[in-house]
Amino acid sequence: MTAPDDPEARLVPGTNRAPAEEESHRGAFGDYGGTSGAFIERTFREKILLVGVTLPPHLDDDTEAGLDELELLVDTAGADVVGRVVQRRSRPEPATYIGKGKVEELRALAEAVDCDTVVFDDELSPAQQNNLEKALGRTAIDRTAVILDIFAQNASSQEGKAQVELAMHRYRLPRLRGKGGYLSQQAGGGGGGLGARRGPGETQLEVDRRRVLRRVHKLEADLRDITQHRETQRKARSRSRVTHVALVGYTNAGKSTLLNQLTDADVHVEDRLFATLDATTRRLELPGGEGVLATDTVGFIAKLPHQLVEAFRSTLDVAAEADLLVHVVDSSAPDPEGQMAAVREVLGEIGAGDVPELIAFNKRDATEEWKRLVDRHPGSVAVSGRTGVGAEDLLQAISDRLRAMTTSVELLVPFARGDVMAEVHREGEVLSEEATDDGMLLRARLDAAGRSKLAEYLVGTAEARPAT
Ligand SMILES: Nc1nc2c(ncn2[C@@H]2O[C@H](COP(=O)(O)OP(=O)(O)OP(=O)(O)O)[C@@H](O)[C@H]2O)c(=O)[nH]1
Ligand SMILES: [Mg+2]
Repeated sequence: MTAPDDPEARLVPGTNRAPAEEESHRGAFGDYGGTSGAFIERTFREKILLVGVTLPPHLDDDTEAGLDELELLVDTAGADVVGRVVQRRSRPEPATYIGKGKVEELRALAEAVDCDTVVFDDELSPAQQNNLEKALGRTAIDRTAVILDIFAQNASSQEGKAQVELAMHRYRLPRLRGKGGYLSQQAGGGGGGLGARRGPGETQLEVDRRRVLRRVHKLEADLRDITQHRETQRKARSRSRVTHVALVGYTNAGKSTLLNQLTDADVHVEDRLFATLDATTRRLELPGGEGVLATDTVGFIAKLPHQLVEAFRSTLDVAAEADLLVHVVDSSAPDPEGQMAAVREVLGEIGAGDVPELIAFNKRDATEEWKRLVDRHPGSVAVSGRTGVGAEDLLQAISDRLRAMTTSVELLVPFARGDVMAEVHREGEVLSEEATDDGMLLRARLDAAGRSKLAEYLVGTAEARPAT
């Protein structure tokens, strides 16, 4: 790759792709194409060096584990890792993230192995990134960029593509660098018709920024339309009070495999990070015949870029609005509990921290580790999405958990109040109705929200009587 001082080399960071190829590549974005070049080249396999820094309170092992995962991410993005550099620091160096001597060592290694790009495991500030590229003479990107790249490759629905492109622009905006920078040459390329002609006294950087901002606003408007449609569907669903279960978990944990196993959903499964970006919902039959809706969702990862969380908010709402989360954990992963913690962090960020959670340790066919995990996590179940072992237990556990969230109650509703009667039917499951002298006596299963809404008609609970 040419030195970054050469403006030709800076058209698309991390690539030496000619603009024409770049456009055809970006064609993958369909209507949303034009301005979202990839961070890692895909027409050949780039050689990549990884950099990890151990900051307190972390240990060197954490850094290595982070780099193992980053290597998987880089591989998924379509490039080869040719080496690693690690450093222990009390805090990042403001200008270059790693220390001056380390930058020098990294530059020498990069030259020796002839790598195309250097990837840092932590988020680099735009200034750090710029300084590093100057010092190293090659593209420097961070973990966020690699994850954005993979999302871009995997997006297939119109909504998914728009969300990814939005996240990429939000990532790039503060990194625009004027002439020779990220977007000065390519932004207009495929997008076309954005009317970003340079006005009097306007620098190229300002033109670029205006162009990207315009695109961001367009994407935000498009996504609002799509979200509105989803909102309508969601309201219809919530009116019908169908119970909703969301499968959440770390990427590659086996969420899609499990949904397929439980429902014949036919969702795409791949040994690849972020195989699923779009939510798929299927009807799930519970023991006893009750039907619920189950949704497979996008996977999470440690240090999930906040731009993606923001952009995927409407997709992620599925989890926040579910009645129950089935947290799928890969029990054969190097650190299943670390992954669980990362998932819970994202769940908190998207407002799903309070939704009841049932833990399913998946891939029980692959190791014996699940036994220890199930012991340590009361109420959890072990399952294999691949072989189906434990699927019955999981369904039973889902059914039990949902049932435990509702209580069987008695309500006395005046005959004249047909509206209240209808509301009871909407809010819960009516078990029996009986006309009495004082009005209609209903026995029903209601969740906490339903009970509080209908509080004035409650005459008692009927827990002793098993629901049928
Ligand atoms: N051995 C074993 N492998 C499994 C099991 N479940 C899933 N896998 C494998 O794990 C990989 C990931 O499975 P997916 O179902 O795509 O995982 P996911 O959680 O949907 O992943 P993303 O959509 O990428 O977040 C695939 O190679 C599956 O075949 C299991 O129970 N046992
Ligand atoms: Mg999946």
